[in-house]
Amino acid sequence: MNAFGYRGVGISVEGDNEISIELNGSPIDIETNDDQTVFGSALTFGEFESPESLARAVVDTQVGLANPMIDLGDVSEMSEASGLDVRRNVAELSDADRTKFRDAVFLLKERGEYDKYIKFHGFTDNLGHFGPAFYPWHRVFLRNFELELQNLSPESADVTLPYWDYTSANVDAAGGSAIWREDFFGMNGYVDLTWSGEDGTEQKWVLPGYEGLRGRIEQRDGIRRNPFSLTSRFVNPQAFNDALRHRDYRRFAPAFEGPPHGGAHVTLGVGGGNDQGNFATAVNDPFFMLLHCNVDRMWAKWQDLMREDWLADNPGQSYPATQLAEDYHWDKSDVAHTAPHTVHAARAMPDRHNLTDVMWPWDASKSHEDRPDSQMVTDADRRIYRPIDTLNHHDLGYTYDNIDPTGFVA
Ligand SMILES: [Cu+2]
Repeated sequence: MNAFGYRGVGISVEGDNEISIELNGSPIDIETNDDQTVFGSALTFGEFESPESLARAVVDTQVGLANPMIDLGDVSEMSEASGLDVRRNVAELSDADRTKFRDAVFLLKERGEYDKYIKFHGFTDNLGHFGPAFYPWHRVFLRNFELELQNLSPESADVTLPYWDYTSANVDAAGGSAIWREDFFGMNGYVDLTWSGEDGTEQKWVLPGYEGLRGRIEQRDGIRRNPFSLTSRFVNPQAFNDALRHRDYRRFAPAFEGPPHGGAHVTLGVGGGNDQGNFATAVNDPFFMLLHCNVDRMWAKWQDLMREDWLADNPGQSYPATQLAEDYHWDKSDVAHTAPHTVHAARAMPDRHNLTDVMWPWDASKSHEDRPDSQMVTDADRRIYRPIDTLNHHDLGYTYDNIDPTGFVA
């Protein structure tokens, strides 16, 4: 048997026949003979190729319990050893790491490279929303952004995209906000961001004017958010858990794209001309990236909850291969990310949403209807992405410090 452990205590394998698991803070010792009974479920421990496979064995015993919660500890040490970039909770970043990420985003903005992400999200519109490619499209989008940040400068080489867990109040030790800060990307309402540029001149955050898919976007200064409490959570964890319980992607995908994801957008800034109210301006707020990083984490968590090996045997459930059994039915006003609901009707898969469709704009410059010919791709080796290329985020070179595959959101 392999021996491995988790930093931070969670699951550790101490020898050939002892595994200790900490469950809700209390250690449990399990003999690794053949069949074991833990909490009323049969548990067979064999050889474990990786901590993940051990975790899955534990999941097997825990799924179905009323409140499965196992602390897997911090897996980042292991992940770093594997060469994957580790994405962390923005509320838990050190001051230095938070500032480093901010400075990388500012540098990207200053060099004129941030704005393409605003436009590509705007032009993508229904090619990356309102259908199952929602998760794959945003996964590649975020990874492109993260890699571009890393390639900007020697200082930013180890920057990773933090996630914003909006089911948490994200309060710092002093009781203030750990994330809505003057020294990060600002607070609520109208945010005027300025910083000192590479040549020492004052730089300013500006939304670029451009001719969007649904009309002209006028140039303006700063970031516009709703007024909201700086220390309240945006989305009830129950909404996450309700979505995570769906075993079929066709149900999970719209359920999570709705209130758990859309609710954060809406509270942050839908309505009144605020950035998040429109596909064409949503990415002007850099918190878009952090919000969607959490969405991506929840997709990864769902995949882990449903177990990749199970999904591999049931591809129709990991990603709908031909048709949606459940349709998306949105209020298709120009409001981005409002809640969809499902209706029970089959229909053809939307264009660019099939498992092996090439997603725009990672399509080697093939244009699509009114979209500009474009390549926003910064990964020179691989310019084409299909949903099937995105199903395992490790293949894209990153992981999360906490997916917690055994538990629902606390
Ligand atoms: Cu989007």
